Amino acid sequence: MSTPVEVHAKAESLYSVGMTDVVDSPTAPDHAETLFGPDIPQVRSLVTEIPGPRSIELMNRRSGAVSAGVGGTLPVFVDRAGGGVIVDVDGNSLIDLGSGIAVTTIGNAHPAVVKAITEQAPRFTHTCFMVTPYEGYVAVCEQLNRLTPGDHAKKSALFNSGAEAVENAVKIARAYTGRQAIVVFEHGYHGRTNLTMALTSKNMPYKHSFGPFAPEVYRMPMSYPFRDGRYTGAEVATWATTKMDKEIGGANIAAILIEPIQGEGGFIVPATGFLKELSDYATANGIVFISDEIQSGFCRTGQWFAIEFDHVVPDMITTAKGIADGMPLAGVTGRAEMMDAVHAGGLGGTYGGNPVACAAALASIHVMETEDSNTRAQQIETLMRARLNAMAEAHPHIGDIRGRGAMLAIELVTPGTLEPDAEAASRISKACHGEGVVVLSAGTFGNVLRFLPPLSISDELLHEALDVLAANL
Ligand code: PLZ
Repeated sequence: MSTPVEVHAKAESLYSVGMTDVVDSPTAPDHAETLFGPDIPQVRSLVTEIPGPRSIELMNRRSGAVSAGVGGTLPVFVDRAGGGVIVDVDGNSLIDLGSGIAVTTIGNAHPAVVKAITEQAPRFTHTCFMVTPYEGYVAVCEQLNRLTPGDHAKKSALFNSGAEAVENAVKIARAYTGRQAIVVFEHGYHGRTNLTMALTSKNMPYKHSFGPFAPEVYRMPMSYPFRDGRYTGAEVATWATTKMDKEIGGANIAAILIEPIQGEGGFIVPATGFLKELSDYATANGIVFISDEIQSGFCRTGQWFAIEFDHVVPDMITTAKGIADGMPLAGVTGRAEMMDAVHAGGLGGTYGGNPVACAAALASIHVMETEDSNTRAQQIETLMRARLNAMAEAHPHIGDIRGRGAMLAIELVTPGTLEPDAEAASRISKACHGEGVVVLSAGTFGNVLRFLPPLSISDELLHEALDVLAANL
């Protein structure tokens, strides 16, 4: 049995900045050897129809046991996943361009994360940080404070899901400012809980029949260059800030909450100047500017956080998804004086910052730094943009190609118009699924195909997935 001193030394080495014993090699490893799931052949291979017989059987069990309200994109059940593939229970190997909706950024079941989880789980799986705290939680907060933009004093708090992080960011902003109004944007998505449904723009499927929604939420125009290209980012921002002034009053606004690249809304990248002007307005009016980086954060876009492209330092930032390679964990990070404005006991939750999830997050962050995930996301963008540009030349119903890093999308329209073509998006994604490529749709109009490959995918698999896409446009 370990002595307390030994246990402490082990914990210290696991959690201290650098965490050199989480991953065996501290130097950037060769992608081909270390990033791909160790035992999973990195190939697309279909051995049955999609779905296969075992998946159909499980789909039937699912229908009998699981609420019909829980949606589903593909009717295949997973056996294992890693690198750039998902292997289903019938033995089909599918190319993964979804990463479980931007979660498994460093690759599903990354060996360093598996190691961290299996080292933490036998020590303890839960104590509740609010009852008897543990070092992993503090270490994750230290990493968030270090990695998020800005060199001001920061503090963090941990939660279980993106929606919970957004809810808590709003609570903190209200407590700090003593104000109530929250400003959000057209096409924005922030979650499925009652407050975050109010913050979310789209009715179906997120809000329909679930009202009444929380009050004091105001939706402003979003810069959407494909659809409002004749206006600059600053012009759309001025339109939004004028509405805020006239319809709410700057002095009543607690927070401006925005995704720097909208996720569910269809990977809308606002025009240059839009986010900067909103952030300047927030500063001038004592409003907390919150960047929701739940989908765009943690190296997904080729930067740690997408807001960095706009040279904006947010007052608060929400994170989840890519932070812990699939373990449920979310964070709110903000200026220390804001994060400390809440009375003791005002923030928390039984599971927030679960120790196993924290161990996974520390390992994931270490992998992102040592394997230089931002560079890999940039490489993926270069490869994919070249292919998507070529496809757009041959297929005029691709109206727009947008996004950053490994967060790219195409918007499908009636050729030569802005008329959304949701039918094409649905047809193409179904065809890709049938040929073993996992793609996701998005967008207010349902006409966007989004691509979120794990950064551990090989160039060969990416090309093969894009071949399948091109053949089905
Ligand atoms: N904020 C920007 O992208 C989650 C939702 C999928 P949770 N996006 C995927 C679905 O259909 O439910 C998301 C996001 C942004 C908040 C959230 C919410 O994060 O972890 O799903 O609660």
